[in-house]
Amino acid sequence: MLTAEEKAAVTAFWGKVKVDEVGGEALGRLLVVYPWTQRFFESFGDLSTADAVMNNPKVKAHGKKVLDSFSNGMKHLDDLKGTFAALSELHCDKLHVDPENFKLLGNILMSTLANFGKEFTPEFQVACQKVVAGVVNALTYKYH
Ligand code: HEG
Repeated sequence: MLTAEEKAAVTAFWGKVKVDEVGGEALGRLLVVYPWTQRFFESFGDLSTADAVMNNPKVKAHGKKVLDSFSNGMKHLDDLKGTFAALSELHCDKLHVDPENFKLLGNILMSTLANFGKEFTPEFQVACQKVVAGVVNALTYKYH
C-alpha cells in the first residue's frame, strides 16, 4: 500500500521521532481532548486536569509503549495485520477498547508529529497517514 519512496520517507522521519516524548504527548492529548477515553486508564492515578494528565508518569510510560509498538509496525509495513493480530485480540477481548478510539489516537498522533515543523513535509504527511491508517486497520482486524 506504500510506494518504495513513501516507505523510505516514513522510515527516515521515524528515525528522528523522539519515541519517548511523542507517545506520552499523544496519549496525554487523547485523554485531555476526548476525556471519555480516561475510563480505560482509571488505574493510572490523577487525570483530573490537563496538567495532571500531561505530567502523569503512567501516561508517559504507556504512551511510550504504544509508540514503541508503532515503531515495531514500521519494521513490518508489509504485514501490519500479522504484526498487530495479538494486540488486536487483546484490545478486543481483554481491554474492550472500542476501535473508534484507535482512529482518534491515530489522528492525534498525526497532529503531535506535525509539531516537528519543517520535517513534517506534505510528502511525509501522506506516507505517515497511510501507516497510521494501516496500523488502525490492523488493530481493528481481529474485532468480532
Ligand atoms: Mg493500547 C495496552 C498498543 C491504542 C487502551 N496498547 C497496550 C499495549 C500496547 C498497546 C503495545 C501493551 C500490551 C501488553 O501489555 O501486552 N494501543 C496500542 C497501539 C494503539 C493503541 C499501537 C494505537 C492506536 N490502546 C489504544 C487506545 C486505547 C488503548 C486508543 C484506549 C482509549 N491499551 C489500552 C489499555 C491497555 C493497552 C487500557 C492496558 C494498559 C495497562 O493497564 O497497562
